Amino acid sequence: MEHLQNFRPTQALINLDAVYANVSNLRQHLHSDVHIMAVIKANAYGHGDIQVAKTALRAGATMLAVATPEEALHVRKHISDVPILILGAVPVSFAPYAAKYDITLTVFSTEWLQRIASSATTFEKFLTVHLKVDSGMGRIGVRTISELRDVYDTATNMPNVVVDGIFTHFATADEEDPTFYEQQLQTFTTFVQSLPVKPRIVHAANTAASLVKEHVQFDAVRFGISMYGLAPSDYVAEHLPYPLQPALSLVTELVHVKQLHAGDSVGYGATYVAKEDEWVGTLPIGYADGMIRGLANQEVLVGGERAPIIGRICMDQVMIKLPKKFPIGESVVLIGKQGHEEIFIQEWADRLHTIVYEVPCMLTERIPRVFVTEK
Ligand code: PMH
Repeated sequence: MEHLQNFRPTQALINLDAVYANVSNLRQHLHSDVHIMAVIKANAYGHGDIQVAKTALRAGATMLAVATPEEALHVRKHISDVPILILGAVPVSFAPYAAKYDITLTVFSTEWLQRIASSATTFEKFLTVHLKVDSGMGRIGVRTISELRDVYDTATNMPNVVVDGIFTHFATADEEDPTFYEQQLQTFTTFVQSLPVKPRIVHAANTAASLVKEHVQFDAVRFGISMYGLAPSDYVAEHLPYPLQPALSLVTELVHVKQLHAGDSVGYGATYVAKEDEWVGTLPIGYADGMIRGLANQEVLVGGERAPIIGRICMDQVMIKLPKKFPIGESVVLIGKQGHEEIFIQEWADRLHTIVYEVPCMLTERIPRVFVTEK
């Protein structure tokens, strides 16, 4: 069948120039010999992994990080010759493919290494690994120096395995109180110093640490949320070394406009009842797109003004109260700018009592990502 797509006007516009600016500003901010690892897991936090990765690489990133084998293979299909690190634990069955496709794995268990030992002798290429230290996040990683030495010695004694890096992850780098962060940094530094040879790439910083902490850059930083123009926390937002440019907008169009009279109701449960004559529009987006029902009471932009959602959000549609009559096809912005008004992802996150990370990840595959760039 011919390529027929995007009839529905609901789209996530991804401004790749914003991604470029966010990464190249970080490039200026960091010491020149520090690598930028662009974190593009979960389809680049819902923004589109391949396009974001290519843009980040043009802007100065030299490495990519994902969460799963599937994500790594997808990226490798489109991008060769750039290191890709899988940040999560992977099953031993993936190890031969990691070697074959030049994908770097996170390793933190001697047992895991022993389980790949027999197949490692048949790997077509070296398997590159980064060792993971759990310095306080409590997620994955070795927790003692003797565990680290065990994993390190086992890996370095395996013929086809190369220990290329070591890293940790901060739990509180985006908070004002530095106590726990400093403890983690101290622990990690001690662990790294315990190794007989420093691996080539030592890395610890996420966005928050990259932007607001000094002396934590090591050999690379892992840059996620602010590549997309979002601050990891209010504290970081207030201490940014350069302004961030949000990359994602969510847009649609009015597909139906009608006048209600006093007493007419809207939506499942007939929860909204018009008090007077009012104009109501229908938008082709709903909870199956990730616009979940917790966003009732959120506003959208139409004609450069805010208009509230009314009634319950349906699976594929949602109704809004219009300030006046608008034609069908009038453009509506759910996230982003229209005229002098702007709705930030933070506003959705606040409404949902969550963090900005969750919002773009929540937008389902039914919403096409449309890439915009002037460069
Ligand atoms: N490194 C690791 C190991 C991560 O898990 C993440 C984000 C990053 C770097 C990038 O962090 P940033 O986006 O704050 O820059 N991981 C997650 C997570 O697991 N849940 O929320 C963010």
